[in-house]
Amino acid sequence: MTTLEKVAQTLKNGNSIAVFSHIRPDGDTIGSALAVKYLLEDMGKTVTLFCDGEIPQKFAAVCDITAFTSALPKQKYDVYFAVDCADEQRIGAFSYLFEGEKPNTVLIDHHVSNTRYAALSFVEDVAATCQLIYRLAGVLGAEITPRIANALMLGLSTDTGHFAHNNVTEETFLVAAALKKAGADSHKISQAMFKSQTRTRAALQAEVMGNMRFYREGKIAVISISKAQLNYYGAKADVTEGFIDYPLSVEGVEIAISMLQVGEKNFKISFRSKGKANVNQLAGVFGGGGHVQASGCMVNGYFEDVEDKLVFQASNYLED
Ligand SMILES: [Mn+2]
Repeated sequence: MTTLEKVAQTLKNGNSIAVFSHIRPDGDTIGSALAVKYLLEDMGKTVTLFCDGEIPQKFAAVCDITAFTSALPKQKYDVYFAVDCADEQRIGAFSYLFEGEKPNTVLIDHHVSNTRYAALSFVEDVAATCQLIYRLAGVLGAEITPRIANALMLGLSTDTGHFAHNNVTEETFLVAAALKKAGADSHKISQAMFKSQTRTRAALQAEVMGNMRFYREGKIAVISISKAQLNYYGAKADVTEGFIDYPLSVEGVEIAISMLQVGEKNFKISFRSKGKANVNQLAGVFGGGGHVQASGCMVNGYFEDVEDKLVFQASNYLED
C-alpha cells in the first residue's frame, strides 16, 4: 500500500522534481503544486511546475502564477509528481511521462475516481488535495512557512466553496486553523476567489442563467455556455468556473448540469448534486468521474442530443 511515508522517502531521495497540475487548473491543483515546490525547495531540491495550459489570471492575486510552465520538459527529472490529477488525461500534454510502469512517478490526489496511474499513488477521499499535501508536509517534518500556508489555503478554500461544502471535515478545519496560524490570508483568498469577478463574467453569467432549463419536476437544472457566447463577450472558458453553483442553489434542484461548448460538437460537462444523487457514478456513464457531489466528463454530439442524453441519464440518479 502506498503511504505518505513512502511518497516522502521518494521525494527525499530525488534532487530534481517535476510537479504536474491538471489541465484547466483550479485552486487545489495550483495550490498543491506551489506548496510542494516551496516545501521541497526549502529542503534544497530543484522543483519545476508544469501545467498544460495557462493559469487563469484571477489566481495572480493570491499566488505566483508565473511559477508554472506549459513547455515540455527538456531534461530528465528524478521524480515526476502529479497533484490533484484523477487520471493521466488530466495531465494533458505531459501524460506520456506517466505512461507504463515508471518507477519514479508519484501522485497525491483526493478524487475517488483516481486510476492509480503512478508507481506510488496516494489517494484519499478528503476535501482537497491540499489537505493531503499538508499531511505530507508533516511527514517530511517541514516548517509551514507563510507562502506554503497560503498555497495550501488556496486549495482548501476553493475545493470546499470556502468551507461550505459537505466534504469539509474536522481535519479540514484543523488544517485550516494551522494554516491560518502559519500566516495564510484566508480572507484575501475568499475575496479573490468567491467575491469578485470581471464585468464580462457578470454579463455572461446573467445571460446564461436567464436561459436555465428545468427537467423532471425541477429536480434537474441545465445551463449551457456556447462558443459563440464566449466569443461575443470576449471571454475565455475558465470564466465560467462556478456558474454551476447557481442552478444547484435553486429550490427543488437535486442535480445541476453545465454544458460548456469546447468544440463544434464537443462539450465539457459538469455535474453537481445537493447530496441525494451520486454524480460521480453519473459522470462515469460518460467516461468521466470526480466526487459524489461534484463531477465531470466530456460528451460529443449535437447540442440538443447531448442535453437529451445528459438529462435522460441524470434522471436515473434521482431518488425515487
Ligand atoms: Mn481538488
